[in-house]
Amino acid sequence: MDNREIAKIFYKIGNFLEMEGVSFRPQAYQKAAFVLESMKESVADIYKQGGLNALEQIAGVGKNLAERIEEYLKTGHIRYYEKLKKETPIEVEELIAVEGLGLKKVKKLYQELGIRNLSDLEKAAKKHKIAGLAGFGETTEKNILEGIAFLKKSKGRFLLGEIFPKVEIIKKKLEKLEGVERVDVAGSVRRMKETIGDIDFLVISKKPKRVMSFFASQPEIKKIWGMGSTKLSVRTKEGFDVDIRVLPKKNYGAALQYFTGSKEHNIALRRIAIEKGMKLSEYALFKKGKIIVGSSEEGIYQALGMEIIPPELRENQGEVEASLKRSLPKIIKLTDIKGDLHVHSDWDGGENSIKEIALISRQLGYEYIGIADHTKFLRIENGLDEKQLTKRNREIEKLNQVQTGFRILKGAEVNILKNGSLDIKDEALKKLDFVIAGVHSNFKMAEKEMTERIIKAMKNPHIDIISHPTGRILKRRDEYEIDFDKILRAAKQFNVALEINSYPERLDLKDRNIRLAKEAGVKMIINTDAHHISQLEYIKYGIAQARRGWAERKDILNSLPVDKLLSFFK
Ligand code: DGT
Ligand code: CA
Ligand code: CA
Repeated sequence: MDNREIAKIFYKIGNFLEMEGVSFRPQAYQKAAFVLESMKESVADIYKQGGLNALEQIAGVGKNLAERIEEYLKTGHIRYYEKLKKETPIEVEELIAVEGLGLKKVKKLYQELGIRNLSDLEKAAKKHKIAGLAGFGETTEKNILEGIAFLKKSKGRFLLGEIFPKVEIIKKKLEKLEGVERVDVAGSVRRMKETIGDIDFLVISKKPKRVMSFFASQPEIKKIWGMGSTKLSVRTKEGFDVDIRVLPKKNYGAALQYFTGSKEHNIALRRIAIEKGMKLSEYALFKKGKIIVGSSEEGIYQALGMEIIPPELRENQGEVEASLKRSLPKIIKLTDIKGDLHVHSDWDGGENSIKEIALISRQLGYEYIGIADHTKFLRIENGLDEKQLTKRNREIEKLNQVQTGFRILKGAEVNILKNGSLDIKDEALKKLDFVIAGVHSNFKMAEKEMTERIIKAMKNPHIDIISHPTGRILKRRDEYEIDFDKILRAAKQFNVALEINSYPERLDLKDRNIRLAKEAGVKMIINTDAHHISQLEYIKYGIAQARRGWAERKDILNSLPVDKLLSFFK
């Protein structure tokens, strides 16, 4: 827990310093924050074992930052941060969450209009005070209001990628408790929805009071919403809510079914029960007042004449009917994936060398890994030009010579410019094993232009994959306006795969679009877009999204062995 807390403060310090126009130091804080967040060992343990010296051994942490970490571990805060915050009392993170607002603009808004937080910002924009500022204008003001409206829509929901690691920690804690027989997460987390309202746990135990009071007394708990005889609801310090229900074994299957949801799925299921002269509740499936099944979730589906339905499909989108007809899809699994084709290396500003990436990928059980560094246009990410790309290719070829049974593929993620052309020459693309193209600029275009822009890129014979095809950023901005049917038709015609990007903020394609792509016979590929080896684990979120979109192994290109994959790209 400390790692994340310290990382958060370091990011905030980095933001303050960057806003002040300080050079170099903001990056040092951001880099250290990133390392802290992604490492497995806890800094508290490192400090306990080796003191200040050991902290300094952490990548990106020098003497100065080590002392700040020490201060936090000893006192629970960092004075330097408190001082910066006092000097510039702005809710920076809240404000830069608004699409289109960067640190420079936030500073200017504070200096010129005294805007400190989101509510100040909204008021000022509504009174048209912002359009007149130098460097802002009517469009920016309008975009700010749109950005705020979008933020409000997703308020109170968390990204699955934020919540999932915490769920695993809580689950382990509960499992260790005396008298606890079984723990499951239910609700939207079990269905692997891309955003989560609250976390729902179910526990089998004969001692509900003990389980609940143990959990309620954990230091991470900030507030107790309510504690009944079998149910506890809390808010954690990190701001999310957890419901825990403790049940006897005999009702557990029915409860797991009910609390997994979705609500719509449950309603459909209850209707099936009624048609068959039964009654389904969170306690059991009954017939003529007698319990038929209570302890087994699978048993409930079976007694209703159904196959058990994977949680990711339980949204009442046809899965109930398919299950009754025994025609549920055999959806893709993590173990079907043979490689990840969207990984950024240190060549374009990613954190790890190609060698390190390859090593970890082998450990993950992959047969290949695709390095897809950015090209020229993305200067902030150190995009590569033709010459640098050639050099990087040589490094990959050398690495491939010394290993067997594993292949590093030469790729790139090129930019689709405003007019649909690419930011790098075809001759450079010809030398690659695969090419991804993506939109990284000019998001606000009319539907027709945006659709034509992407299709023009698809027509380039070197392009194999379109990355994050609809451009949404969860909790931040909507998809760009595109005619998705047209994109699907073009993908099919030009033999281009659409990416399912596993990054927790993206998950793009989303479930509904995945299903449309599958129905149109368009191939997809599940990639992570990792900029650090720890992010290769994001693949589980992409898989979950693919499963929610009913995708099967045959729909997903990176379930293929390398030779078949490359022949698709040819
Ligand atoms: P969330 O928390 O907003 O991300 O979404 P869920 O699906 O986790 O919803 P939550 O936590 O309110 O409730 C957990 C499950 O309990 C839900 O998926 C289905 C079941 N449930 C809750 N309320 C109702 C209801 O009114 N009717 C039915 N049939 N099921 C319900
Ligand atoms: Ca929930
Ligand atoms: Ca709940």
